[in-house]
Order: sequence, then structure tokens, then C-alpha cells
Amino acid sequence: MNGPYLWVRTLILGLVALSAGANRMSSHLPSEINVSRRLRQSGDPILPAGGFGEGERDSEEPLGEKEVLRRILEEKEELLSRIGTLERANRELTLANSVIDRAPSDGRIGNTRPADCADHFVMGANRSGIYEIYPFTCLCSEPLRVYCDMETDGGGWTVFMTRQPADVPLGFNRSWSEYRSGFGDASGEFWLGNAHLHTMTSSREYALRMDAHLASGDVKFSAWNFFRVSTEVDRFRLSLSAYSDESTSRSNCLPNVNGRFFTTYDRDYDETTGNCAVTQGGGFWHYLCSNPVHPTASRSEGLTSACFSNQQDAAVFLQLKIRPVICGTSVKTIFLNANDCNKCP
Ligand SMILES: [Ca+2]
Repeated sequence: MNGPYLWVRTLILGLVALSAGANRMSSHLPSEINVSRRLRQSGDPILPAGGFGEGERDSEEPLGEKEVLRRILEEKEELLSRIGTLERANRELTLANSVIDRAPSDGRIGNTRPADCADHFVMGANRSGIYEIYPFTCLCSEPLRVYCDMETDGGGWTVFMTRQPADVPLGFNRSWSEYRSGFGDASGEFWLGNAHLHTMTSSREYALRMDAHLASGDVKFSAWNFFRVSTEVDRFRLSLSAYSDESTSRSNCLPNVNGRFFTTYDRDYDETTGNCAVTQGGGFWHYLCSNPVHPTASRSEGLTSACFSNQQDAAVFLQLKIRPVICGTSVKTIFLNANDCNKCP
């Protein structure tokens, strides 16, 4: 993805060169967007006779400054569109490679079951909605019904929690066993289940994303490049990487969850004398009840936070979702096809 970013950087450099009337940068720029070079060809660094678009203005009047800027903006829009296309193509290619990496070593083809929404995406699904996935090591297992976000940041996201407006809001003040198995419906508000999160994140390396639609109308997201849930014996302990710089939230909404155990009203594994799940509602990877936002809390207790934007803002829609880390070898190799149903436990 360095190419597109290099183009953007190059375009910015070109704009700087234009405003300064300087041509010395032109030798570093690719020909198709080399604004400075085109201006230099005209003999006038500010009002090019050569213009933008080959052969359009060979012998006409110099362009006005507004026209020059308009054309620059047009080229910028075109470049941004091409960057978006290239980024999506690159993401699809990388995800496709991850599937190829997971192919059986004996050369057998077919019978591959999607382990998550990223697999569905690679197999051609590009519409968000309900899908069945098989995040297990044994092909005999029943599928899970999940919501796949196939649009956000290239798609391929498996949603494991949704909070959204509902005529009858789903209660998230649930027991340990309910959070273990999951509750709600994937088409509305729901929690996928900690046991499923453990199965999924122990077979592949996943990134976490939180999307928030705010009462103010703003849309923000937070991202973390590593997310893994441990076993139930380990109290579903969470491993979460540092907050990603790509996030658009004002600050890290989950700064205190890495290494924490899951806590519900009937299992107190937080570090307070009380129980964060009792005082805030819901269940989560609590420490000192001090996270800026508590995604499973009652709305009045947990979904209003200044971590989203500059003002204390309430999330009216909140999703937590995971996707395989798509940087080559970090996706672990698993051979679903190689499993023998006769050996299922
Ligand atoms: Ca406690």
C-alpha cells in the first residue's frame, strides 16, 4: 500500500511547489501527476500554457489561477479514487493469499468452509448481512450465525457485539454462562460469545475495531492491531495491542483492558473491591471500572463518553468486530480441510 500513499505525498509536494513557484522538485515526481513539470513546460510556473490534460492548451491563453487550482483539485479527486480502488484490490489480494496459505498441504481442493467473514469476503461475498461461519478445528461442528460487515474499511469484519436502537432493547446484564455462549440475534443487538471468540482468535491473528455512531451525528472508530481471548479456565483473559494511530476517536476508549479477565455480575475478576459489572451493568474485561466507555453497559451508565469526540457524546450505535490481520505471515495456517469428521470428539 506504499504506492498510493506515495502518490498522495507526491501530490502534496506538487502543490507546495506550485504555491512557491518552485520547479526544483519536479525531477522527483511521477510524470502523470507532476504538476511542477507541467507548469515548467509552459514557461510560467504559475500560469501554465501546457496546462493539465495533454494537448488541451498548446497555444492558448495562460490559465487563470482559479482554473489551475480547479484542475489540481480534479486531479486530486481522481487520484484519491484510484487510491481507494488500489487499496481495496490490495486487501482482496492479501485476504486471498491468506486462504491459499490455509489450503491443505496434500493438494486437495474444495470443501473449504469459511472460518470467519473474511473467508466469505474472499469467496466473493461483498454485501453486509448474516452469514454462517465455522470457526472450529473440526468440520463436524455446527456453523455460527454472525453479522458480516463487508463494507467498512474494505470489509471482511466478523461482528461480535452490536448495540443499536431497538423497540425492545436487548438486556446486556447477563451471567457468566450467557456471555460464554452468546446471546441476542446477529441481525440485531447481540454478543457472539466468549467461547467462540476464544476459538476464533486462537486459530488466527485478529485485529479489533470499534465503530460508533454518535448522537451528534458523528461517526468514529477505534482500532487495535491485535485481539485475542484466552480460555475459560484463564477466565477469558484479553490480549489487546496498543491503540492504533489510524483511529478517528479522540482518544483510546479501552485503555485498561489488556491482560484483564472477563467479569460478570456473578463472576468478579476485576481489581476493585466491588464488581464493575454490578455497578455498570453488562460484562466486560474490567480492571478498575475506569474505561472511558463500557460497551455492554446500560446506555445511561456506559455509552456516553468523551473518548469519541471533543464533547461528551453518547453512542447510539456501537459495534465491536474482528478481522484477520492482513499482513502476510501473521495469519496463522490452519487446515480445515485436513480434519477428519470421524475423529470429532
Ligand atoms: Ca472485584
